[in-house]
Amino acid sequence: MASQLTGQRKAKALRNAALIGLAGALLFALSPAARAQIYSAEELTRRASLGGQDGWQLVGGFGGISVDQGSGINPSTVLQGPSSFSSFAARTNDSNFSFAQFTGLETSVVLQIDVYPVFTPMALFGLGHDSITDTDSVINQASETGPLFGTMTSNGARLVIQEAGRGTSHLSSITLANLSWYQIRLEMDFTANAGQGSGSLFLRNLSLGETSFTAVPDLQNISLGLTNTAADVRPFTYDGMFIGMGFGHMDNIGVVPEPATSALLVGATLFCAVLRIAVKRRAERDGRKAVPRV
Ligand SMILES: [Ca+2]
Ligand SMILES: [Ca+2]
Repeated sequence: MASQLTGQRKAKALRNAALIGLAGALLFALSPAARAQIYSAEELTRRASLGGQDGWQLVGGFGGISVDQGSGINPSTVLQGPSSFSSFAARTNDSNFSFAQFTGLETSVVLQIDVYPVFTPMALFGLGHDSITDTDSVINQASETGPLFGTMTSNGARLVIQEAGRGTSHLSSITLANLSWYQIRLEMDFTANAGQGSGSLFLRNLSLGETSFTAVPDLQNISLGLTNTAADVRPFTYDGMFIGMGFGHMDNIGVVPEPATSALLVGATLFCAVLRIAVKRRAERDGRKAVPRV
C-alpha cells in the first residue's frame, strides 16, 4: 500500500514537473515577441556619428546620420539626419537589440517610428535582410529592404509607404508640420494581394498630446510589393532595420508587439502562478517541501 502511494506521488510530481517545464518553454518561446522591440537610441553616444555605434553602419547617401539630443517634447537621445542631402543606415539584430522574426504569414504586424520633421524631412524606416547576392553582410541594396514608411519631401513633409525593394512610393495628400513630433505606424498584412502584402498608415501628433491614431486617408491597404525583393529576402527572413533620413529627428523605431502575443504571455504567467500554488499546497498536504520552483 505504502509503495503504491509513493508511486502515485512520484507520478504526480513528474506530471507537475512536466507542466512546469511546458509553462517555462511557453514563456521562453513567447518572450522575444512580447518584450519591447522599440529601439530608443538611449544607449548611443550623442554628438557623434551613428555609423559604428551599436552595430549601425552607414550604407549610402551624403551627409551621414548622427546621434543627438531631441527637440521639443522629446529631449531624449535621438537619431539626426543631415542638414542637407539624405543618408541611409542599417543594423542587424544582435544580443543588444533584436525584434522577433516572423513566419511570413502574419496579418497584423505593426512597425512604428517617431519623427520630427525639420526642413528636408525625409524619414524612412523598414525591416530587411542581407541577401547572399552581394558579398557583404549588411542591408545596403534596394533588393534587401522590405516596405519602408515615414515621411518624404514633396512640397512639404508627406507621409509615405514605399513598396519593398525601394519600389513605388505612395504619398499622402496631407503634409506634416515642421518642428512637431509625430508617431507613425505601419500595419502590414503579409498575406494580402497574393503575396504582395498590404499596408496601412496611422498617425498621431505627439506634440499636440494626441492619444489615439488617425488613419491616413490616402494610405490604406496599399500594396507592399513584397516580391520586389531578392529571392532570399522575404518577411520570414527579416532580421535587420533600415533607415533613411533627411533633416530632422527620428526615435523609438521598431516593431510593436501584437496584443494577442502579450495576452498569451499574461495567460502563461497566470498559468505558472496557479501551478506554483497547486504544487505548494500539494507539498504541504503531503508534509514535504515543494521541490519544483516556477
Ligand atoms: Ca530616444
Ligand atoms: Ca548587402
